[in-house]
Amino acid sequence: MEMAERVEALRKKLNQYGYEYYVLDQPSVPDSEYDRLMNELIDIETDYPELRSPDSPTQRVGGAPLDAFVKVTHDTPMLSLGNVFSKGELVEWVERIEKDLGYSPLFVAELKFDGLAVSLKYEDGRLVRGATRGDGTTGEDITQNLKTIHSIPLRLNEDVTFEVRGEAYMPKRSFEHLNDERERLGEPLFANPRNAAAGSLRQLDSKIAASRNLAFFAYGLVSPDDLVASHDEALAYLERLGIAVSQAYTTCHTADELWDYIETYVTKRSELPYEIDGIVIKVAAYEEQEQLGFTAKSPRWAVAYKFPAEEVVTTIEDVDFSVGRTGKVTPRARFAPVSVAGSTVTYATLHNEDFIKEKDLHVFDRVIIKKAGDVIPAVVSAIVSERTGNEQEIVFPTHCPACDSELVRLEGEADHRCVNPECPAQLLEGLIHFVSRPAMNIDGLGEKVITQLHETGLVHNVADLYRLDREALLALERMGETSVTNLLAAIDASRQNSLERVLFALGIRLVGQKAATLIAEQFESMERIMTASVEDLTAIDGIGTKMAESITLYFEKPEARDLVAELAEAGVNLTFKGTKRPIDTDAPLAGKTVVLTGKLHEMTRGEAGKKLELLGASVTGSVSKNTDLLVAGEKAGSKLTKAESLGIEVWDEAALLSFLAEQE
Ligand code: 0OX
Repeated sequence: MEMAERVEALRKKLNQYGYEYYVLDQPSVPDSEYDRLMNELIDIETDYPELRSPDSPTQRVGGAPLDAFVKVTHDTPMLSLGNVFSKGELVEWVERIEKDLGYSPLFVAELKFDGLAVSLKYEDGRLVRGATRGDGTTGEDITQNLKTIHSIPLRLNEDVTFEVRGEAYMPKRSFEHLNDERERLGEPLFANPRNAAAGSLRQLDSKIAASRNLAFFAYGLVSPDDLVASHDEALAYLERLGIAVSQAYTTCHTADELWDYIETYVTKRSELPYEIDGIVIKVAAYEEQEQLGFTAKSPRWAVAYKFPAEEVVTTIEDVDFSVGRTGKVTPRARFAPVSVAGSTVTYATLHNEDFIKEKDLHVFDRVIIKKAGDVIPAVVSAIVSERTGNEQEIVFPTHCPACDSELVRLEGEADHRCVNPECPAQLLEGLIHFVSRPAMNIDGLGEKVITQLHETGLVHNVADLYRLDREALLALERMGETSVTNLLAAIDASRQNSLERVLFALGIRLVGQKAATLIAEQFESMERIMTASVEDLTAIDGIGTKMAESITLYFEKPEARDLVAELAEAGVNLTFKGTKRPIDTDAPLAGKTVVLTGKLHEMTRGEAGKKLELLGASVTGSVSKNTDLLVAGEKAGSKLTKAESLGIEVWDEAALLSFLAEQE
């Protein structure tokens, strides 16, 4: 036989066996037979380079590492899906469709795989390009990595030219194996299979992706009108061509039928070998899809029902109380560590005394917890039926845990506050807030240094920062020439900050970044803000009475006015310097404090920090109980150990990249 013919025969067989094994999960030959044929093909391709081909099954092992991913533009944008969260919202969506079309169409309901959306381009039946979704318009060419996924055919059963869209994911078993292995090696764990899949596909070295046992399901065809007439036909067609399509889809006529399907998978979800985070519902006929069209972000003819957050049970082992910069005392429950929505949870805020009373929580109660918005751990309820009698009441302190002065709880307010203006915990938290990135952004003033400055008495109020001298700093432990020079330069640079930063940095109750920007834009100088009335302030769209009252109350205090005078004296700019992008309190990481440590490969920590800040995070230098997330690159040291001991969520670089990619 001609060598070329043998090669073709081997490829055909290997493709067939691979399909049976990876897509159908029904191998017809033992692994040894597959390996034998593969080795023969590898040998021939080594000896006859002219017979090599990019769509040969030998290409699935990964190739030489890339320097960078090439950007690709999607000819047809990769849109995202609108969401519904309840039966009521689903019914409304269906009614809207029926109203727009004037009749009730056929729907396809299918699983919403929790992975990474990708586009696959086939030309004459050959896979020529695989790309990430990116921002929907521009993604990255990850062909090398996608080729390592056995459920993505490199050759189709027909020589067609089209683009397929689908989800690359990591099966639950692969995820568990991968994390077990990483734990053994002391490497940071992936938070969930989605992050693991996205992280694997973002590797420049495709051998890594090849080792990660990823899989793929197709869920759509682009511009398919001449091939098929509806989505269900498309799925069946894709399957005939040898592309992995989940068999879980169904067709429905009514919202009730759709809801039945959803309920079935709410139950079946945990038995599936891969993660799903919802159900996708699509109007079946392409003609109807075209008629319904798109909004700016998503098609009107499809919607995702998102499953409610996963809930788990654990025990409250203890409750501690901390004092924030506004004097608010916050109770926090410590749990027996438990895994929920892909990460280990050890703490959750209990907010205030009313929350504890309303939920009737006790130390040693068994409780249901979930992650609100899949991120922040929250207590849902106590399981009263599991009480043993050993539970203990959670007693709210009457005195400040930091300075022992009596706490006050004002009429109509839920919070207990320490009102001692000299409370060391408040002062320290105030200083930490003042220097933080979203506020004055003073680099090199992490929590450790600030605590040191505070404890040694060098810095009592924030204006003291601007009066620090070199000698005093050099006398501190662990402070060398270079760090002192850098620190003084960073403090000096902060004098030039625009007004909104200073206003936010003062830490006035209820005044967040967004409000500070609105007010600074409007009033342009601290002088004018200080003399503004409640009416002046509420005239700004977005500033409510409560916040306005808090601002006027703050500036009525002589200490506050003195502080502003001291800042002015120290040369701190107190005027608005220009237009700023308002900070989005709905941003995905709004209110989250993130620390970066270790070496990152794809970007510097500074770059990563900027990206996270753009998504609303406050990026700080050191890990504390206030840290929500640690991003640990290579050779992460004490910060990682500390974060782990505090039960703080840890992401590796891959998890960070996948998160950033999702937000694009
Ligand atoms: C999924 C999934 C995602 C329809 C138009 C934009 C996305 N994650 O499983 N997307 C879609 O559909 C399109 N279907 C899915 N099954």
